[in-house]
Amino acid sequence: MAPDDEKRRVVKLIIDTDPGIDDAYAIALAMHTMRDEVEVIGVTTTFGNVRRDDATRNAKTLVNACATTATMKKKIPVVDGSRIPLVRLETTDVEGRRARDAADSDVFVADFVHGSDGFGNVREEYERVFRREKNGCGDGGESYAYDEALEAADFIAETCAKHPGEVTVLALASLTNVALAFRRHPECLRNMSELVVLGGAYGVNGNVNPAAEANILGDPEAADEVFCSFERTYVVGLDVTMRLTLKGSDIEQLAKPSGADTSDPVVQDGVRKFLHDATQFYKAYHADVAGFDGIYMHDPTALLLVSPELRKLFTFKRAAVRVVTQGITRGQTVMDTHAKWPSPNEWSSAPKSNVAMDVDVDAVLRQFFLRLAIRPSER
Ligand SMILES: [Ca+2]
Repeated sequence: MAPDDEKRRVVKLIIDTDPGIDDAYAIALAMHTMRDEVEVIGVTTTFGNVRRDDATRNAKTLVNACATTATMKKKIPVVDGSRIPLVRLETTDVEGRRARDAADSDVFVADFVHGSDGFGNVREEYERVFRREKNGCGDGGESYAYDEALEAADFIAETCAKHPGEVTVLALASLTNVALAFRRHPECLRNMSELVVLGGAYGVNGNVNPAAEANILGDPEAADEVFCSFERTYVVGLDVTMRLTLKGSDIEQLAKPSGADTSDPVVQDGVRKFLHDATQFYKAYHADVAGFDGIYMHDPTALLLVSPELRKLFTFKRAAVRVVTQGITRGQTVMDTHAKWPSPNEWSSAPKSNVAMDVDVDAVLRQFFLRLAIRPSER
């Protein structure tokens, strides 16, 4: 393939997500500013930042919001996934066929980070705003997001089977849906082009406790199964994502019109304003816990890895990754960086993943500023 063709190749993308404020940035960027690089062909949902039902509602709100420009005509399936992690599956249900409808009142969710609705407690207000802006869309009108009759794991596998070698899955939450897709449909291991995972901490502490990062801790068994079975995985964890922050003064700019020509590949003003308002709760959490005025750009960073061009801004190590499933380090990601061991171990037969270890911080931030129409403040 000539370099230009490769550059122009549009990646078919399924976003597996638990929106979530940084998920919202990733989805908005994917649907607006990366139209030359990715085509979002489905959004699948799971528990994490919020319960699965809220994740689905939020994903639909976002898809509808991003569809308010004249440029987005196509309906995008928003598909319910698992409400629970693999350890909670009934013993007779190894393929998780009942996981979509399982009771989830005691599943841990990060509402203290993202607000009780996952959108910094501004969801209802913006559902009204986006309905109004859509000119007849919403109440009785057309919606750009639609329910897919399939369940997420089947949707992922069947979509990959329809386009073998062409579909990338961007996993922005726990890996439950992806693990179930591989359990139910082993051919999906061949058909899926690439898997991009946001998760883990490789040379730094986790963000839930010293050992574990939130997405991996949400379902360590699923993460370990996926890392042990799929060969074309790109993964980015806290080592990299915590170096990529928007400052409070950057976020403030999202509240004002961008002044950009609407044909520019920039997130539209209504969605920027929503991101600004939803981010206030998330920002307060960062000020409280991390002690800085701004936010980490975890999920949008993972999105950049989907594009072969933008992936060049990162440095990867190829290494087997296993996930601890027992004890106080449950959820920890452990990477094998040794070339050789005296005898085989639990990492020896696992495929190698591409783990992001370093990043051109300035270049990635430039991407975010450009795409979100932010004039960078002094850093
Ligand atoms: Ca997420």
